[in-house]
Amino acid sequence: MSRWDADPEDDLKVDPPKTYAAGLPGVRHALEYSFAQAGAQRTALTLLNLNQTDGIDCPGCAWPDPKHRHANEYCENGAKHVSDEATTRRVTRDFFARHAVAELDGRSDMWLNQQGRLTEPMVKWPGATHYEPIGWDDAFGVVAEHLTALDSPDEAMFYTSGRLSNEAAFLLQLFSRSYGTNNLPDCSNMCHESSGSGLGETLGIGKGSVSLDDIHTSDLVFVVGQNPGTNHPRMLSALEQTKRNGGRIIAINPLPEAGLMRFKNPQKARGIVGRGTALADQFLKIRPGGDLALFQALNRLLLEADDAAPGTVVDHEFIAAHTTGYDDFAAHARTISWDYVLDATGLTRAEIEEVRDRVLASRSVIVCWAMGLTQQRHGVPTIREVVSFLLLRGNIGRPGAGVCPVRGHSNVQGDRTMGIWERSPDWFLDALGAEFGFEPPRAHGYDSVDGVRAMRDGRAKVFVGVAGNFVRAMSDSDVTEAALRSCALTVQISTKLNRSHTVCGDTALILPTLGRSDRDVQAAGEQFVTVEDSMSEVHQSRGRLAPASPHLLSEVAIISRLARRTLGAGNGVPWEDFERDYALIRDRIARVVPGFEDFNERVAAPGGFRLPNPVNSHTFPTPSGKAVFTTNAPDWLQAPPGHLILQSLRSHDQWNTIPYAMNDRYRGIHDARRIVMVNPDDLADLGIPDGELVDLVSVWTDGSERRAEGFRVVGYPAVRGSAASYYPETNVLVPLDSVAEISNTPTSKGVIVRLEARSSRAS
Ligand SMILES: Nc1nc2c(c(=O)[nH]1)N[C@H]1C(S)=C(S)[C@@H](COP(=O)(O)OP(=O)(O)OC[C@H]3O[C@@H](n4cnc5c(=O)[nH]c(N)nc54)[C@H](O)[C@@H]3O)O[C@H]1N2
Ligand SMILES: Nc1nc2c(c(=O)[nH]1)N[C@H]1C(S)=C(S)[C@@H](COP(=O)(O)OP(=O)(O)OC[C@H]3O[C@@H](n4cnc5c(=O)[nH]c(N)nc54)[C@H](O)[C@@H]3O)O[C@H]1N2
Ligand code: SF4
Ligand SMILES: [Mo]
Repeated sequence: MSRWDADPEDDLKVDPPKTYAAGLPGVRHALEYSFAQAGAQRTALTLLNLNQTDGIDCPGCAWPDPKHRHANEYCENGAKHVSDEATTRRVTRDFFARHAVAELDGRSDMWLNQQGRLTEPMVKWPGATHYEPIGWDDAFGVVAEHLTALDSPDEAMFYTSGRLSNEAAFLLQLFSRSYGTNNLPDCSNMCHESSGSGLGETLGIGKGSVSLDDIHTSDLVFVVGQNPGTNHPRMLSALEQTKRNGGRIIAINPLPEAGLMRFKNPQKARGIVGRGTALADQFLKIRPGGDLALFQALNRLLLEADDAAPGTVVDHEFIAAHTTGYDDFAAHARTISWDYVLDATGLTRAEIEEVRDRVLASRSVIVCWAMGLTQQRHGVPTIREVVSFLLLRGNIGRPGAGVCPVRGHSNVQGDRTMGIWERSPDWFLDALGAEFGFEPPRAHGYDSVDGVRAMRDGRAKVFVGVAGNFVRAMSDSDVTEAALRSCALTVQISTKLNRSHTVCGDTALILPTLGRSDRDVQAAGEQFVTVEDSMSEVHQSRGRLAPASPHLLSEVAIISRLARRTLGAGNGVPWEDFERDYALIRDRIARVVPGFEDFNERVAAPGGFRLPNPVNSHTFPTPSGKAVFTTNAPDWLQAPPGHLILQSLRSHDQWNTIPYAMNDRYRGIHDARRIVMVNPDDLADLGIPDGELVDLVSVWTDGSERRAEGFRVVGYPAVRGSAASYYPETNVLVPLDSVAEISNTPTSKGVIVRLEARSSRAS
């Protein structure tokens, strides 16, 4: 076991997996965590304001808010996420005096988070054993000195996680580009980058096209590679609505996730006393990585159905008017063999034909997906094939139809819209440069994987992280750690303590900041910020709580002061004004980013506004102006005999790199995280008893192996040949170079492993 994972003693208890999500236990669990963290009064204040039109946007996932809001417009996990930030626990200068960095480095992710909110800027000087307090001005001086001393601006990088507001994100990319680099890696590089790549190439815009109304009124919704019961819980209310309107749902997943099967809506009497609503009409327990083959098979079946009754299945009119590449695509689709499909998917032909029949019976179809597709080696081709599947029947740009990549962090989509992108297109850079009177750098910057390579190889020396926990989020934990330690300076702008503060460059700074829930008062008065959800709705978020400490600065203030200090007075950007009044930032966003015209006026309306997605009016911003059918070579995952395909996923009680507790309620796992879920028949074949302690050993084509030690085996109804463990404990298993084609996203899913019994190792 690596020292990072030395959590409170594991004391595994296993129940059978649940067959429904939410209901009353969900409400109880949420309130328990909230009271423990924040106390009754702060809990009441935060929860009453959560996701209300004049309140705090939930800092959890990016699922949108419904138009007609209840008084309790949040889920169990949203309540946990906001309470984790609203906690009354504090990390003070005394704490850092008591704990050496090396000691903190030995603590678990969960322990670090549980210490509470950061309260004042801290520095660790070269050679020092402890962090010590530093004033804000001095801290900015340290960063500016390092940045101006670099041989090239490209030796610095500015990482962000999707908690940043639009305003902070816009300023950060403006600062980075004014300073001279496009090195803007972000969490999206490890998350939905494959969606951005696949959609950008085929539809011309890397965002989802559907609204909540579309989900409600769709005839058929696919939920692929996603666990909404845990990760987007209020999506279940939307899916319930689909069902009540007569729509159908198909779930595609190697695990029988509770939230895909049945939902007991805690906001409705029927959810409290009744059996709830059955969700998936058909559940395809697919082999990991089999989704490309599945959609290829469906496309072939649809073409054959059209051959049998020409013009009744395929929307030839739509295809002729709005797409390119159809003939090549169709010729290729007809060559897809059933041997390949059945092998890759593990499904039967009858199951796949049943899906075809459901598609044929549906006028409008939506495909939703998340990490089960994007974090695969062939994630981009899979998403392209999904697009072809929808284009075939004209399921883009009409009500109840479209693409729905379900985003993770609450503002990860907005941050990209604001220019947090190492490869922002020229039209964006042109507009930015024209607005602020400078020439932005044009060379593409580092994404997350290339950023680690650059630090590892000494080409990058200053790492600035705004939100997030880079060292634990990235693959290849040991390489990432060494890369950060080799930096001259690491700076973390954070709300709470995490591993990225204990893995330090020569000099290290912790700059503590206001969170979403904290009231943000600047010279021009109380401020709000804005965010964009997964369905392109842009709206306000206004903090309501007394800030966690009087010494905190907002992210906008930190970035503005850092920019002023680094770039000097002659830079021509009114950083001071931006800090004083965020409306002035929004005025500039309105002039640079398309769709944000009259931003301040429109975002003042309750609920804000929706950014138009051009594909909904059949305008495709691709080079040809048309949507693109693609041909994708067959590809799937194969494990050699005696091996399994492992995925790293989230438990119900964690937010990304941060476990809140040791439980995964819907899967029936309690009081342990170092577990691996495997089908009992596979365990029998492998000769490994349920409950055995094993190492996970990943094997790579170059013959190398990586080991994560000490996982308890849990017999679980996962699809044969698959295994599942939690992230971030399993990041050590994935080498830095194991990435999705094109998107460069670490392959956190689809890892070939062998289980090695610890007992046999010792003997
Ligand atoms: N409570 C909570 N909510 C969160 C987060 C959190 O950590 N905690 N994180 C947020 C973030 S940043 C994100 S990106 C989202 C992530 O949301 P999800 O994508 O739901 O997250 P994962 O836990 O990675 O789950 C991946 C799902 O894909 C399935 N899967 C794995 N491999 C395959 C495959 O090959 N094919 C198919 N069809 N399915 C597969 C898994 O069984 C699992 O159900 O959640 C967001 N919301
Ligand atoms: N093996 C494996 N690895 C993965 C994944 C996986 O499925 N498997 N998923 C990937 C995905 S989808 C993602 S998105 C990444 C997540 O990667 P990150 O986004 O980098 O990680 P988080 O755990 O969300 O970051 C939590 C930290 O953010 C800080 N924070 C929270 N709120 C705020 C705020 O308002 N302001 C500021 N400044 N700081 C704040 C706190 O200090 C907290 O400790 O991980 C990726 N890594
Ligand atoms: S569904 Fe997501 S955004 Fe909504 S309350 Fe739950 S965690 Fe927050
Ligand atoms: Mo994510």
